[in-house]
Amino acid sequence: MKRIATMQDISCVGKCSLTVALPIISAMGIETAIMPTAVLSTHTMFKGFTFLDLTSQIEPIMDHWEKEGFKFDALYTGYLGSFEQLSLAASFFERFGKGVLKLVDPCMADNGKLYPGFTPQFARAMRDLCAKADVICPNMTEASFLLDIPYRENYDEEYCRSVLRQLTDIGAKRAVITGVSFENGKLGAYAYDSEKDEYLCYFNDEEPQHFHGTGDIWASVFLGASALGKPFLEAMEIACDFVKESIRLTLLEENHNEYGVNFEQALFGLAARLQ
Ligand code: PXL
Repeated sequence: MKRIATMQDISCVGKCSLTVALPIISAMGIETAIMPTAVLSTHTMFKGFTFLDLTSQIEPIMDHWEKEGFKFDALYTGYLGSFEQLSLAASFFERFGKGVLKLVDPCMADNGKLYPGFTPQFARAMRDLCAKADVICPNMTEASFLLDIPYRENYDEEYCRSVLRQLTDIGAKRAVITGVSFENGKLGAYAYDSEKDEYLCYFNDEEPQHFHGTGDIWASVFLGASALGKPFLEAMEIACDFVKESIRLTLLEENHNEYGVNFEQALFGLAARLQ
């Protein structure tokens, strides 16, 4: 059985970070080891969330894992809340990442803006972590902050390719920009593999509403599929289709959550697709 270790927070309600990564990767038939960085009552887009920092636990957990000789097929970092956690994530890669697929999802921004609590200096430090990854999967806002370039609402394929090349210049071999759209009604992911000098993209018909947490879902499915040996483009397709299906199922429900998507009931289809 494959085994993935993921470092990110637990937002108890909100359907993001570990509350999506753990069920999704497990449902893909992969053992999921978790390194929780903090416990929040909800993610930070809710008002009044509680926050318990678990930074002090990260090093002791890594020490114990190393002593036990645990090995992983892939490592995955998501939302990280401080400079110290970024440097611990780098140490996580050094200690457990030799010859192992390493994904950094630089969760810190969307819709042209950094999430609450983040600064451009943090984005620069996230860039250093991205340099140590094999694959990074920012959205266009995160890509802009990583590269310290202005965020553009409208862009064309050439611009997207240039951003992707700049992203791989940071050091990661492959970069995927999620949530890319060149024409109304189409949404997908655009990627660059710097080793093969190859661009890959996949688009679906866009669902009529956007939801929080879909980037975390995309990254979890993409990494799970990659760890199972799916080629880069197929892993992107599986992830894009899964996010689209989760949104479709959400919108079927009259009183659906506004804060997250119905990925739970999309998991049956994902498991069937992987069999
Ligand atoms: O990646 C989304 C996410 C994860 N964790 C926390 C967040 C967010 C987005 O706002 O606040 C705590």
